[in-house]
Amino acid sequence: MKSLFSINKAICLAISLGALVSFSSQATANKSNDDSAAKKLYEQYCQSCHGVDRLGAMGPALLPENLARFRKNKAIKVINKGRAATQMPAFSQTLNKAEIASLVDYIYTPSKVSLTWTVADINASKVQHFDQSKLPNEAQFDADLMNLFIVVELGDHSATLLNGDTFERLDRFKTRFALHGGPKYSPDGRFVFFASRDGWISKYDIYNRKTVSEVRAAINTRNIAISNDGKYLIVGNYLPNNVVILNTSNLSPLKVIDAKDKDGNSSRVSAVYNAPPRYSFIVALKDVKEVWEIPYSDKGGVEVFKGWAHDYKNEAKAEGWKVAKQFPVRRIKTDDYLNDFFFDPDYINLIGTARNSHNGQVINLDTKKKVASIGLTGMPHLGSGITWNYQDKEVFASPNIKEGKITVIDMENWHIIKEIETEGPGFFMRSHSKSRYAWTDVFFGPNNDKVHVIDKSTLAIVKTLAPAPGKNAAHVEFTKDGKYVLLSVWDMEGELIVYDADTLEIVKRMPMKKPSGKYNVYNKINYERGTSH
Ligand code: DHE
Repeated sequence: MKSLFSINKAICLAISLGALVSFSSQATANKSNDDSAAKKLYEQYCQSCHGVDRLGAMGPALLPENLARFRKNKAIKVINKGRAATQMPAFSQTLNKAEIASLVDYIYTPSKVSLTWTVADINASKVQHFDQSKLPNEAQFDADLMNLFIVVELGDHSATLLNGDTFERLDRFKTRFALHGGPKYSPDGRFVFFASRDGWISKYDIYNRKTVSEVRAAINTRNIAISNDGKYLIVGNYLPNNVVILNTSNLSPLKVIDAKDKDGNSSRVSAVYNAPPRYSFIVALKDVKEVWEIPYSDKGGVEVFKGWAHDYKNEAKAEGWKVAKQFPVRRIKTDDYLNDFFFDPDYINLIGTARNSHNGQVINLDTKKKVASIGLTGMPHLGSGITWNYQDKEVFASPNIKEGKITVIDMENWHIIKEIETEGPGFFMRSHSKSRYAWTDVFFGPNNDKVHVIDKSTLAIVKTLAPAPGKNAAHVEFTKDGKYVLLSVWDMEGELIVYDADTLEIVKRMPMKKPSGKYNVYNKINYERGTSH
């Protein structure tokens, strides 16, 4: 079986070419003159994924600023052995000890290029492909606009707009390089916003099948979230360490907030989320023990601020009321670093883990207090988890990117109900409220061509599918009505496979270039429980 990493080495090269093309004039102008042997090694082996000037592309930026919590001996180990649950391959067979040591010294050397990306840079990067006001406000094709899908094809940096009733393509268009995280729809389903790992945000008009505008919000981005009213998009970044809030109508920056804890320690932003009932964004910070809540609406101010208006006022005062009034930061201190999150359906409790911790923490967002610890081993991927009702209880299930298991948790008392053994570590889990099944992949290891179908009422695996033996099968999404399931064969010569969600029979196969995530308009804008938000 072809390893994920060998495929990815080739892809990374393609991505780096993309990063080269798309990289800003500012950084290129400041290009370092350092021609040391280590730099040459970097260019030969690392640059394709970690970017020109170490600024990050498919892989993270490799700069002392971003490696603060990562010791040199750990870096040596990662280069030798690769990194679990990422696309980082092992180099112990390619590079000798001295070469690896010199590379490690190199990545801990301060960069000579400018690492800033200011509001002026963001504004200067804007590309307006079409004048939105001149485009028709009705869809220029015939289809159920709520049952459309966007399918990201990582293989050639494209996306497909798919009719979810006929499973026919309505459009296929170029995206920026190395998209990551879920694209986010406007609440009416007309627009979809994409984020690339190198900071580009693109706005695509589904009705007119056109990318209308783009902006580079940062140098190295994690993901985006959109507000309930669709007015604001928040961008979480590794480089610079900040969040950028954009106006969705023209992608102009409204506010840039440096990610620093109360004492001024800077942090990468792991991810950003929308919390619909709270009218706020939640921000996961990688290097400091804080979680942030950023309200974006007066409505939130009235309803959600009840009970913690005091904090809000203090913070608003400190920042200056006028500026802080829109998007104030509410800090929640945590016992440990937390950077992978899940929320209960009411968005009162946050369940968080950190890459190296063996416990999940449940934090009540209203009281800011930890309410429980969950004994989680391996590396649960909470962000990919889902909830459903099981024996009159609400349960939460999370895949695990280090161990072959699905952990099912009772959301009332936070106890683990069951660990469902799988054929290897998995990345994504999905279901639909109208389906009796939950699907999960085996993303890593020799069985990565398999997908498990779990009966939600018994918590047992009822079927294991291998739709394209030898090729990685991963990530599913349901149609609006929950009757069909779309699955990716995550390969350059890949496919999108449509299954009947009940009989588990294949209904259609469509060739695609390494299809990754797929996103149904209705399920996303209605925050369907079986999918990511
Ligand atoms: Fe992802 C979503 C973090 C590696 C493909 N990934 C997310 C989200 C987070 C996250 C926080 C939720 C964002 C959202 O909904 O907008 N991913 C991480 C990591 O920390 C990790 C392990 C390391 C890294 O390199 O960042 C990681 N992710 C990967 C990959 O290697 C994947 C498989 C291929 C790729 O594109 O890089 C990958 N991640 C995805 C996809 C989603 C995602 C397709 C959206 C899933 C969805 O259904 O919403």
